[in-house]
Amino acid sequence: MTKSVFNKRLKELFEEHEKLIKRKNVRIPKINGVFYRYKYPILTADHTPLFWRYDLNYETNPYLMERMGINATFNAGAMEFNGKIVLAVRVEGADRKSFIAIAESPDGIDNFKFWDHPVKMPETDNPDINIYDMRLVKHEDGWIYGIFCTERKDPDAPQTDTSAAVAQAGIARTKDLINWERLPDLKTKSPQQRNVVLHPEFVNGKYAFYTRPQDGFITTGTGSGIGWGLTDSIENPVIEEEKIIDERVYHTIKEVKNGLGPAPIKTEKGWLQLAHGVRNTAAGLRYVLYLFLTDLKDPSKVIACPGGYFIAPEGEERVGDVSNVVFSNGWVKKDNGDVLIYYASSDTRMHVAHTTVEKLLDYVFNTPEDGLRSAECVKQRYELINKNLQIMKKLKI
Ligand code: M1P
Repeated sequence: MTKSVFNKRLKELFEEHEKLIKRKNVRIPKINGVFYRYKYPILTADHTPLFWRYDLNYETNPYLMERMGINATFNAGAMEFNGKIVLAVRVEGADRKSFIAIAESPDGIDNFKFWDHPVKMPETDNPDINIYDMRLVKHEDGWIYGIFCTERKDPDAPQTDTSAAVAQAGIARTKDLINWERLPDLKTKSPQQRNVVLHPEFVNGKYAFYTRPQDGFITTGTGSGIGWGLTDSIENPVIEEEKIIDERVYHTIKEVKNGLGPAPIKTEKGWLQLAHGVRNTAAGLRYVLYLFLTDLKDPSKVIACPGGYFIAPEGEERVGDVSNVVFSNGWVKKDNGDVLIYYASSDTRMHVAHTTVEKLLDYVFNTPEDGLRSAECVKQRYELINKNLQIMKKLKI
């Protein structure tokens, strides 16, 4: 490639990239009454800055090769920060290593742009091999916490096993999302922890965590759901007693496993909780999102749990590196009651859905609980049908 062709192509690359980032998102008019989806993913691997991927110097990259590819942008924590919506995105390089990078948008719907540099997360004495799925939590102690999964090779695995891993909860705090102070990993009695979330307020004067104890890296074993535990100190975070507050249940959307998503949203009626549930199918695991509500004074007490899923993968969302997955670890409640839900599809890209606190509360209180048996579910359906038939008669529909 001559230098002038190189420069022309470079200009085109930057123009295409700018166009992608500035693309207006479009609300999909299909109404289920609970939330709206948007037409375009808000972040894809192509949204990452070109200068993270290409060597822009003609002398060292005369073919304008993408030297360090990005594979995916997904599972992002979210918060409002300096009047913008910021996401702490899991960015996965072509080398399969994930890191966290901040992207911001003026309205949280489109125009998401990555900050120039990814987060330089300090390590502990036991270096992380992979870090991902950060939950951003504005805690009442004044810090912004990033709780994320830190994954390391299982030291007890036989030499020949090069995939056995141990997942634990990494904790770091910041005031500016640039400079992070790494704290010790959370200690619990479980051999594996993922999807750990810090509750935004003190509970009985202690830091409170939602956990997800597991026996294996992938398999739950005796770990039976979303857990809860308290610790006196965040600088030495130890949970002595962990109780399960939302169990996985046979023949439901959370039969195989579940895990909390973002930190809960505080409402007048309780803490709104968003989680993912996993079931098995002949085509592999299927991840969907569900909601429940916990008590304002005791956030570990479930007070409403609608049956079934709230968001399931649809259309292109069903396809990606790990297909048939929706996963969320970030949402933002705005002052006007709007809620922006950030969810990833198939471990590949990020999307946004729009709803309100009012709608979510209506949904959690008025959606019947899982009947757990076909006969019971048919009974629930009959109640709805019979009420509706009367209305339709009156309205002459
Ligand atoms: O591949 C789907 C998700 O799998 C894991 O979630 P869980 O621990 O609940 O199985 C996580 O690794 C997550 O990052 C991933 O999106």
